[in-house]
Amino acid sequence: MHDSRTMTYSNWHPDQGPNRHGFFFGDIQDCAMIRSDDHFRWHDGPCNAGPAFHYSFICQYDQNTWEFGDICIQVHYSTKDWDDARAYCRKLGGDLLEVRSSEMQLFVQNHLKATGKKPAGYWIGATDRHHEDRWEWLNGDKTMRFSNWEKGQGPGQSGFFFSDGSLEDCAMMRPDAGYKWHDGPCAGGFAFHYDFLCQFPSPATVVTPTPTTSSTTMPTDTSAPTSPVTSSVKSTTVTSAPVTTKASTALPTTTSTAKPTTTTDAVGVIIGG
Ligand SMILES: [Ca+2]
Repeated sequence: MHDSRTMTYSNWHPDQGPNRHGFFFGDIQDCAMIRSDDHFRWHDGPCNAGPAFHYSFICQYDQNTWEFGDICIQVHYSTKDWDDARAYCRKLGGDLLEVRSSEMQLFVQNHLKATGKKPAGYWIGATDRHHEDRWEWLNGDKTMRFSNWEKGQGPGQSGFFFSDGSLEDCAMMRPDAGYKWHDGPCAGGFAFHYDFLCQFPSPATVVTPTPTTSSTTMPTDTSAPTSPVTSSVKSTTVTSAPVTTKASTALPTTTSTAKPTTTTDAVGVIIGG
């Protein structure tokens, strides 16, 4: 479809983008983001340089990524053990998927069905590793209020092969079980490598540390209206009455009101590049 990668439209901040170097970074600012605190102009930033630059991103609507409420869900067809799968999601700025409601469960399983693939399992972000038989999510309120265990799986159960449920501390969704959940060993060899589901916060919910750039250019936009106003008022009082009414009514509306209100939520949004 898209043969050309040439950028025919751009909205770079004057100090950003092509031929510019960041304050801290020279050649490693290779990804573009939309900055809501700068009139949605584009800035460049490092693609992957630690928490300070984990900007939120817009869900890419490929067949493996779906937006559900305020999160993006992404399936990864690359079998790993639970620990490595989680590490992978976190490296991308998210975590393993926490299936918090029946609506989300249905949403995810419908999308997984639609891929036409039916692997053995998909790791999700639930574990009872820290307290046997107390299953919990990984982030925020960890309490598991919704669950979708298959019979004989999860809390209060022992696995078929393992007499001790303490060996099965990580949860997966199983296509062969109607996408119900099984517990399995978090690590321990290739037998327990599965595909996995990551989740990422959507732009609206991410609070990112604000880099100490920009905002210095803002005042230049607002300087124009004030000075011409005084001169025109002077001239109108000298000449004729009809002009004064025109001028006086028009003046207040042109003042720049709430231009530089910076949003505190998502500062940057990674865009495809
Ligand atoms: Ca367990």
